[in-house]
Amino acid sequence: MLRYITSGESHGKSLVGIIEGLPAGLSINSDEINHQLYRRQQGYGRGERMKIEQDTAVILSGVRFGRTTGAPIAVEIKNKDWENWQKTLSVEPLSENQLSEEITIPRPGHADLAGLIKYGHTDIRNVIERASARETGMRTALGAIARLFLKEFNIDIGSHVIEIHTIKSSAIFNIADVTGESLRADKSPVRCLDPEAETEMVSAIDRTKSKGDTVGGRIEIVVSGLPVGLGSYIQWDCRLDGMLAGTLMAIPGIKAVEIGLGVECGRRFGSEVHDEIVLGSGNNITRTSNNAGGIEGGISNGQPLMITITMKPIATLLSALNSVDLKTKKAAKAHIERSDVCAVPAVSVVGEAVAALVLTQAFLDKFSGDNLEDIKMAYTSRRTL
Ligand code: EPS
Repeated sequence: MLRYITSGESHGKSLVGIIEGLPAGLSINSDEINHQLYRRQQGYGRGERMKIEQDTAVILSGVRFGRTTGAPIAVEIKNKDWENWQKTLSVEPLSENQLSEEITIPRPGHADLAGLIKYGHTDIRNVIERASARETGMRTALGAIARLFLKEFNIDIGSHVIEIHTIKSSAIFNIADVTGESLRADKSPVRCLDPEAETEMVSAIDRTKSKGDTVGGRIEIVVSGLPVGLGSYIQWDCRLDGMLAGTLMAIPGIKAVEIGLGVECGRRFGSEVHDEIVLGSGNNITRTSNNAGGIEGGISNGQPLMITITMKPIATLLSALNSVDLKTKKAAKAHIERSDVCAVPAVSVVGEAVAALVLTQAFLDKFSGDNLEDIKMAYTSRRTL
């Protein structure tokens, strides 16, 4: 069973993660992990923090001479900014006069208010630090390891931004060239494959920034090379679409996950939705469309996986929204914390990473084995039509 856990505060010493259940013998390339971390740090609309950090993964265990041993893999990403926060986030108790002022005005849209009440804190700082999307740095690192596993089976994952605020990309992702398309998206400041929309998105972010506001958007994630049979209909928690939706929705700010046609399904007749099964050249079974987005009955059906995720605007606004000071019980403008104007391009990379983790989990459920060779044998001798 593949499982993983992360720890770490946004401005604490480090982000830490452990992933367990990967087979022995998988080649681990630290440059590839760091490349994914670099991709997550990019994107027009990111805040000042990304100029401070240069996220680098240090593997602490579970890998020897560049290959996994089958033991849990622990990863650390040091926070450079920790230097400036040692007192505010001190692990050891401090005397009264050393304490920083408590944050008592919650930001609408953030975990601040509910988190403060839930954990019984008086200082919102305790909530902000762990609720921060900085944590997705570690999920990206663990996802990068999962991607290395999937690559062994020629499974490729890519993504592009299809909307920022009201601006829509009209580009169609070329599934036959996931790596090429992703490299192209990497070159765009907003990970958009439509140059005209890209220019408009960049100016929309500029206009938003000048107003002290924030914007969200939508991303398409594409996976090619998936075999038939990942996930199952036999039990609710085995369904691949359910696993993907839950995990993608667990990325901070994600408010909707759609597979294939998604919400549009509800507006069409069945005859306009379902992908007809036909005989292709050489009598192979094929489809005329991929509205299902690669999953039917909770199982991957051999078609490319197509997922769309929607991100809400970041909850910290420089033109702060109305709130209440919980200390004085008076109306006040929400707390302002350094943040991003638009993190949609970054979330595009995080989405790829968590999708990789889910798919690795589902892949190992079907083709289980303690070492990569056993899994490759199970994969090669899998049942096809
Ligand atoms: C982030 C680091 C954070 C934020 C952002 C994501 O750094 P800091 O809080 O020091 O500026 O830029 O987090 C949020 C937008 C949020 O709402 O928590 C990162 O590494 O991605």
